[in-house]
Amino acid sequence: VEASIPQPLRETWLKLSACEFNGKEQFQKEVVRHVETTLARSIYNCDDNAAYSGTALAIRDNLVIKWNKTQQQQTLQDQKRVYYLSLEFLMGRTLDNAMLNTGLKDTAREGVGELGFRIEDIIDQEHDAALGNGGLGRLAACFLDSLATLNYPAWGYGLRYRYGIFKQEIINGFQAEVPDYWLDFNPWEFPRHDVAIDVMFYGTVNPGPRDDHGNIKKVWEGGEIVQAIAYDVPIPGYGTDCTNNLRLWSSKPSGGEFDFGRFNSGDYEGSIRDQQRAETISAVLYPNDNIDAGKELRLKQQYFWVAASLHDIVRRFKKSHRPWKEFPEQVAIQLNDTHPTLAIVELQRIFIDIENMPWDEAWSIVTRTFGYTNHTVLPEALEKWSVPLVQNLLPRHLQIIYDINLFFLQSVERKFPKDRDLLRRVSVVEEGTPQVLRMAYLAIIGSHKVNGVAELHSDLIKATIFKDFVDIFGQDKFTNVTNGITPRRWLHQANPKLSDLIASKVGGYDFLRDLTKLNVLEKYIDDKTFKKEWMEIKLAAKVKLAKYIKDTTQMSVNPHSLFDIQVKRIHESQYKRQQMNIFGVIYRYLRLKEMTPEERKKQVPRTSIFGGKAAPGYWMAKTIIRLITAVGEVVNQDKEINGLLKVIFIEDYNVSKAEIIVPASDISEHISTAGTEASGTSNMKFVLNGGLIIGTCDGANIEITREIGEENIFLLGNLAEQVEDLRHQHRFGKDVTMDPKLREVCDAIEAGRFGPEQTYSGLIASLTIGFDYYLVSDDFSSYVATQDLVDEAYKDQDGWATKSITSVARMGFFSADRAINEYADEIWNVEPSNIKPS
Ligand code: GLS
Repeated sequence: VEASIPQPLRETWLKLSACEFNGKEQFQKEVVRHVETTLARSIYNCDDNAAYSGTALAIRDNLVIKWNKTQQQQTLQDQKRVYYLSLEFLMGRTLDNAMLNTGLKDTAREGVGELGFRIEDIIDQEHDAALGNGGLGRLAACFLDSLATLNYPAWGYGLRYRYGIFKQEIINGFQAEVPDYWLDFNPWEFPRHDVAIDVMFYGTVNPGPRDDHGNIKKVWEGGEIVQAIAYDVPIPGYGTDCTNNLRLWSSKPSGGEFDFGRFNSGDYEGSIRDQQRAETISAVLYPNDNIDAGKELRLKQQYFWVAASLHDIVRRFKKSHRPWKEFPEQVAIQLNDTHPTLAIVELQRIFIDIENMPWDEAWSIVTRTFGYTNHTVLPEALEKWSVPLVQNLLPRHLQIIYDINLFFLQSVERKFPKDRDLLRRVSVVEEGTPQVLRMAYLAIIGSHKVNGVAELHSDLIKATIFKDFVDIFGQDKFTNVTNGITPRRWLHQANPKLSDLIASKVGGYDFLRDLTKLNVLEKYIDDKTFKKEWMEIKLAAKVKLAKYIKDTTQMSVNPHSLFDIQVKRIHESQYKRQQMNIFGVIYRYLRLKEMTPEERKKQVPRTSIFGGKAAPGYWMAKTIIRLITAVGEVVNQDKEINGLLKVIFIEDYNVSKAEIIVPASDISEHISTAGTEASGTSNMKFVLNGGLIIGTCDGANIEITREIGEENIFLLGNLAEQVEDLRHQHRFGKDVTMDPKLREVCDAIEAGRFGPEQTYSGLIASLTIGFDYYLVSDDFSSYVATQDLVDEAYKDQDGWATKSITSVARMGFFSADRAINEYADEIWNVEPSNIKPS
């Protein structure tokens, strides 16, 4: 490589190579140096924010040294690498995680303490990196943490959105959206202006010269070119030097930012138009979770990201001078949902159009390279791209998709002769006006493994949306990898006191690398002091959340009340059923109002806490938010209720807020209609922090129940296999009346007790007119009865503590490390590398 230092001079360089700082004093020196030189501030104007910057830059120095070494060693070792392609990486904050993973937090705490700062205040200065919507994006972030911790040579590839998920403000009880500009100061990314890749859109496909086999080549040309610039983010593993790379692409115009011709002729706006057009591609994250928006810009984002990533991956492979057939032995690419499905088509295009490989040889390599993870069965989330749109934007890709589909359908026909309907059902091209491409089908056809994210979900996709493909490809292609969470962030970082207490019992912090070690805790179930400490830590977390609520909403909540928390995205389709929760709250309120003061004294005080964003423009989801805030306005001020019930909506739920909220639950709600939530991952986070859950038999709740025992979870509602029948009854049955308790709630809403009844008419109508698709009415009485069981159980604090500790002891399975090891063994066939300190 020309840019390298020539051999005889390397000795000099190596003597000068940057070293990690060691110990408190060196750390402090680095902080002060960064504040004074990098930031050009001084002892006279170093506020918390400058102290954050200085600390982050100091910690970053050590991280970068590990990162460089890791990258060099991985290059030399030249093992098979994993590439995780995800349009979302919901990273949250980095500093605290980086300090904990590199073992520098105590040094930093003491170090900044002596300089007059509190480490907590410094950590709190950081802006979340919120490049994701919810579970899918956070899963990608947890997986990166595990990949590095387990020493897998792995890269994440994503987009560097200028605006992440919007910030939510609650104004007069309604959601308002504010853009999230997060890049003002981001010390965690490194622009690589030398890694610039041209990506083409539009253009035409023309006949070119003949290839080696005498076939006329297809040449895609004349399109618009946009440049992808790499921004790299170091991802430290916990307790290892392995520091992997997350590469995010940013778009900019190729060939100059500025049109001088236009500028000189006085057309100033026109002179920057191309630049803006190009930069728009990576400008904003689509704020939709679990729904396919189908917009051209989104398709552009997808291709831009996929094309740049594949170019990069192929270039890296080529450096090894291996024959192409070894590609799948060196490269595993995981498709996080169907968003990157075009990668399959792009790799095939690179092979046949650019590398002149015969179709079959290319296709065999392609299909051995990719794995596809499905994250939902919801029909509205399954991506479909209109053929005319793809034809215009990616004409060559459309031809390749047609060929992939043709060869696939021919193979199906050979296997199932005369089944015309099967061919129609499994075709990538769905007939209609316009025709559309079914991306999930393309992802299945182009991958060697397809997995769901929890057992029930993986079974459901095989039995429903992908059933025909199981018949065609066989059972073995379809598998399950139940999701997991990183215990580093979701226990050690979010709940350090609990982590320390656990460590004191299970023999140190090894459990953070092998979460099954938690099971040692079962030995201490009868240890009174331990139990007491456990419950004190839970109370302290509730006090902390209560303080946060007070600081941000001016509302006082009683930390001794039962904290009942539901935090997650709020969907237009309402499948997560926050509406059932708030209806339950209203029902409780109505009961409390009817009680005598004596009866009220026997009630368990409860604080119902909600949080979550609704995509802008989604009216039903926003109505649910309004109902929650409106119920809060009524209930929280009701003197008669006297604090027996409080309803709080936490504004702008995000990863850093989750770190405060998750440790503080007594009970959390995971109450989706059975069969709709693919997995859920916050259920795992709450239980790992000693909170119990109330939930339906859905997603990972089922496996959580299996692991922790039925006596430690509050299950409710109909089962997945009953859902279809119930819906049928709703639609065609004669006398389906609403559950009477729910009727009472609806009456109260319609009587205007929570503000103008018209505000909620759509919400009420979704339960009555037409039919109640998410079966709120069918599950409501079970929900209310189960909440009563929660109250009863909570009265027995000792019994509650037993449940809490036992559950945590049995949560080992839900580590993201376990999930990543399963992917590595069953899908990627990769081995950990061995990264040495120096
Ligand atoms: C999701 C599912 O809805 C969640 O149940 C799941 O836990 C998550 C990660 O697998 O993926 N799918 C999706 O589109 N958004 C999600 O959060």
